[in-house]
Amino acid sequence: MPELDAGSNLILIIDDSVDTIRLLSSMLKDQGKILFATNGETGIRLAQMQQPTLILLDVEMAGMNGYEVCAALKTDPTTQDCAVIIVTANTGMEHEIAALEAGAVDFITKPFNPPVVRARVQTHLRLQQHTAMMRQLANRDGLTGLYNRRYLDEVLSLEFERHRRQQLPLALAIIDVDHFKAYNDHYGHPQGDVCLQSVATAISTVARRPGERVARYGGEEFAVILPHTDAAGAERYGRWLCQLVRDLQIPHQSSATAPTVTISVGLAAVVPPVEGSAQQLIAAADQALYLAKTAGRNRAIV
Ligand code: GH3
Ligand code: MG
Ligand code: MG
Ligand code: MG
Ligand code: MG
Repeated sequence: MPELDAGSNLILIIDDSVDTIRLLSSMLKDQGKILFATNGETGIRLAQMQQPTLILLDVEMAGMNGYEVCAALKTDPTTQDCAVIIVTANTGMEHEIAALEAGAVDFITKPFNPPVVRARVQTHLRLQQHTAMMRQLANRDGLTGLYNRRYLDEVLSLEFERHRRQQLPLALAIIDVDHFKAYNDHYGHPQGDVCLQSVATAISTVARRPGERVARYGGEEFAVILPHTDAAGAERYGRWLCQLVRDLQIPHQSSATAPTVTISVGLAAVVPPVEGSAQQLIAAADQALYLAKTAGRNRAIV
């Protein structure tokens, strides 16, 4: 395991007592960067924007109380991975149970014992870093560093639901390297890996819009989720990707299509009224990819 790094930790303290914030900050300042908020509503907004590693959360506050804040953080996909420790003057089993039921990982009572607080925070920061590392391993493809198929399928289902709720267009691109078996046969498998890495880098450097996600979908296949994109936008994107890969000018002497590496792209878009399912979107993009292949490769079809 790589050395854990306090520099990347972000600790958010939500407490209506400025004295408590000051005290906790001075105790924890060498364990990460400290942010604070003096009420729950501001704390939630800050958590959504900054995605802290750990949140120390007071219970008794004006407006939302700590249990309500915790429950809200745990149901929001942008904040649900932040670990929450409830810090409260309320002692007693029923409070501890309420905290755990709201999704907190730990419960610390005031007045606090500084070494105990520091030790517990340290434990949860370590757990958070290990979880982040596991998530990285579970969601990424080893060769290219792109997301893997499992992750893409998961995100696509969520994005499909979100776009259906909001009635916004959503597109998917499936990309397949042309004559890649011949590439391997000619240049060797290790060089084939290098080629896939180059194509992966090219695709991911242009995926810059919020929510656009690129995955390695299979051996020499990639997929890109294109939020808020209709069929015309998808077609432009597909043509652009084909050009981008041609511009890499990776020699491919045994290709029947061109002397350099090319891709075929199949795209599908759902537009309002958004209906069907993520699986149907994948099937439609796959079908378009098949058409791009049979129409001569090195092209994008919606
Ligand atoms: P088409 O234009 O119809 O897509 O033809 P193709 O040769 O690209 O398609 P085919 O499915 O016949 O071959 C895909 C090849 O991709 C075969 C497989 O060995 C290769 N491949 C899959 N994964 C990897 C990988 O990780 N590294 C390398 N070097 N090759 C891979
Ligand atoms: Mg309070
Ligand atoms: Mg293929
Ligand atoms: Mg194939
Ligand atoms: Mg291929």
